[in-house]
Amino acid sequence: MMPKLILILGDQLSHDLSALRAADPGDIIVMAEVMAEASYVRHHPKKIALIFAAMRKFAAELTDRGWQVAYTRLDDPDNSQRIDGELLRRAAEHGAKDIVATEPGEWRLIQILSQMPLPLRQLPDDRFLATHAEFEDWARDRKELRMEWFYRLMRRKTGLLMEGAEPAGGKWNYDHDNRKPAAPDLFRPRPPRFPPDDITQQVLDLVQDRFGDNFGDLLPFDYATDRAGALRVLDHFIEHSLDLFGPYQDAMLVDDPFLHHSILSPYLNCGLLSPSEVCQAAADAWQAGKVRLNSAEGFIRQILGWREFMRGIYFLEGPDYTSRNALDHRHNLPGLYWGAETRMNCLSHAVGQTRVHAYAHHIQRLMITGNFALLAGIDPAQVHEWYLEVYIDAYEWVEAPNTIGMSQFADGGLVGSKPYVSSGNYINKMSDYCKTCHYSVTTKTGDGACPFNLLYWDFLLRHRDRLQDNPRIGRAFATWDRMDKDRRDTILTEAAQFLNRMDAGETV
Ligand code: FAD
Ligand code: DLZ
Ligand code: SF4
Repeated sequence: MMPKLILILGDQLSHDLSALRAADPGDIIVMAEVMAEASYVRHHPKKIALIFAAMRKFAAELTDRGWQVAYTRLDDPDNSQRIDGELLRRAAEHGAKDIVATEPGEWRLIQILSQMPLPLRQLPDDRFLATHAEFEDWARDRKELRMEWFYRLMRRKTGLLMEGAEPAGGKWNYDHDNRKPAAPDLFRPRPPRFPPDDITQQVLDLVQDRFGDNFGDLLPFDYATDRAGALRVLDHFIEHSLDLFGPYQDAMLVDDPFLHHSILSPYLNCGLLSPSEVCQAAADAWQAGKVRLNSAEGFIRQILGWREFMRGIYFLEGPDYTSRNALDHRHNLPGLYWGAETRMNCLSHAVGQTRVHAYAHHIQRLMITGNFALLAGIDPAQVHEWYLEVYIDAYEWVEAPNTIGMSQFADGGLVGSKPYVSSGNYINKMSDYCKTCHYSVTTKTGDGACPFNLLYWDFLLRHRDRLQDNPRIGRAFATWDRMDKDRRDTILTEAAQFLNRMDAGETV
C-alpha cells in the first residue's frame, strides 16, 4: 500500500493528535524546521529554541514508538524552508499521494495547506475542548459574545467543578475573592528549571547562529522541552502555587516575574500538555482539599473559559481579524517596546522581563504593555505583531484575540465589553512599580506626572462618542465634566506633548 504523509507542526506535539490517530503503520510522519515558520515574524529566540528542541525530542519519541519519521532540520541542505515544500519533497521521496494534517492554528498556514497540489485532509484539532461547530452554535444569534456565558456551557459540558447541574460551592465565578496585591516574598516557589541537555544545546547553538539578532535573550534557557518536563512543571504548580493563584493572579512585583502563575502556556500551546489534563489536575487538587475553590475555579476558567473562547473568536471572525482597527489608532509602536530606555518603571520592567524570559503574566500584558499601547493610540497591527514576536506562548489563534480584541479593543467590543484602560492608580494598587518610578503616580499634571494619568483622559475624550454610553466606563465622563476647565485643558495639552515626544523618539 502506498504510504500517506502525516504532517505534524511545531505546535502539534501531542501523541493523540488527530492526524496521528489517522496514520497507518508504514505511513511517513513529516516534521520540518523551516525558515518560513521560524521567520514569518521575528520570534523571540527562546520561542524558536523551545519549538525546535521539543520537535526533535517528539520526533525521537515517535521513532521509539515505531513510526517512520522524515524529519528536516533547519540546516539540512535539501530543506526547501517551507512546510508545503517539505511535504512535496517527502511525497516525491516516498511515492506518497495523500497527506493528512491536523488543522493548523493560523489562517495563513490553513490556506497554504489547502492550496497544495496533492490531496490533503485537514482534520479537526480535537485537543481543544470546544469544536468550531459548538462555538458557532453558541455564538449564533447572540447579541453579545461574553466569555462568562460560554464558560458556563463548558463547565456543564466537561463536568469540571460541577456538583450535578450546579457549580461547585454554588457560584460559577469566585473572582471577588481574588485580585489582591502581593508583598515581596523570598520564599515564594519558583517554577522548575531545566538545564539544557545535548539536544537542546545543539538547538541553542543553531538558534544563536541564525536568530541571535532577534529581540530577546536566548540564554539562560531553562524551559522544559518534552512532555516529561512539562508534566513536572504542572505537578509543581499544582503542589506549590495553585492554592494562592486566585488571590494573587492580578498582582505585579518588580522582583518576581512569575508570582503564583503556572507558566504552562508554552507547553499547552505546543501540545506537550492538554488543556483537559491541566484542568482536571486543578479540579482534583480542590477535590482532595489541597487548594481553595476560588483558586481552582479561577485557574480552570482561564483555560476552559478564556483559552477556548479566544480560539472560538479567532476562527469565527476569519483571516481579516488581525487587521481590525475600530478606534482608528495610527501611532507607531515606540522603541521602548524593543528595550529603548523609558522612564516609566512599569513598562521598563514588563518589557525587560519579556526580553529575558519571553514571558510576562496576563496583567502585565493587559494592564501595562497593552494598556499603554491603547491609551497612546498605537496602530493595533503593530501591537499584534509585537505580542506575536516576543512571547514564548504566542500563536495567532490565541494571541490575536487577546491583543486585537481584549487588549486593544480594535474589534470594537467583540471580545471585551469595555476597553481595558486605567490610569496609574490601578497599576499602583496592584504592583510595586510606582515606588521606584521616575514619575509620580499621584501627580496628575505638570512636572513628573505619571503618563498613564494624562493619557487615560486623552483616550476617553478621543473616543467619547463611542464610550460615553458604555455602562462599564461611561461614569468616568461625569468625573471629567466636573473638572475645572483649565485643568482639563492642561491634561489634554500635556498628553499631546507627551505623544509628540514619544513619536519623535525621545525618551519618555
Ligand atoms: P496562568 O496565569 O497560570 O493561566 C493559566 C493558563 O490559562 C495559561 O497557561 C493559559 O493557557 C490560560 N490563559 C489565561 N489567560 C488566557 C487568555 N486571556 N487567553 C487564553 N488563554 C489564557 N496567551 C497565550 O497563550 N498566548 C499568547 O500569545 C497570548 N497573548 C496575549 C496577549 C495579550 C495582549 C494579553 C492581554 C494576553 C495574552 N495571552 C496569551 C493570555 C495570557 O496572558 C497568557 O495565557 C498567560 O499570561 C500565560 O502565562 P501562564 O501560563 O503563567 O498563565
Ligand atoms: C512557531 C513555529 C516555528 C518558530 N517554527 C516552526 C517550524 O520550523 N516548523 C513547524 O512545523 N512549525 C513551526 N512553528 C509553529 C507554526 O508556526 C505553527 O504551527 C503555526 O503558526 C500555526 O499555529
Ligand atoms: Fe508606571 Fe506611572 Fe507607576 Fe511610573 S508612576 S510605574 S509610569 S504607573
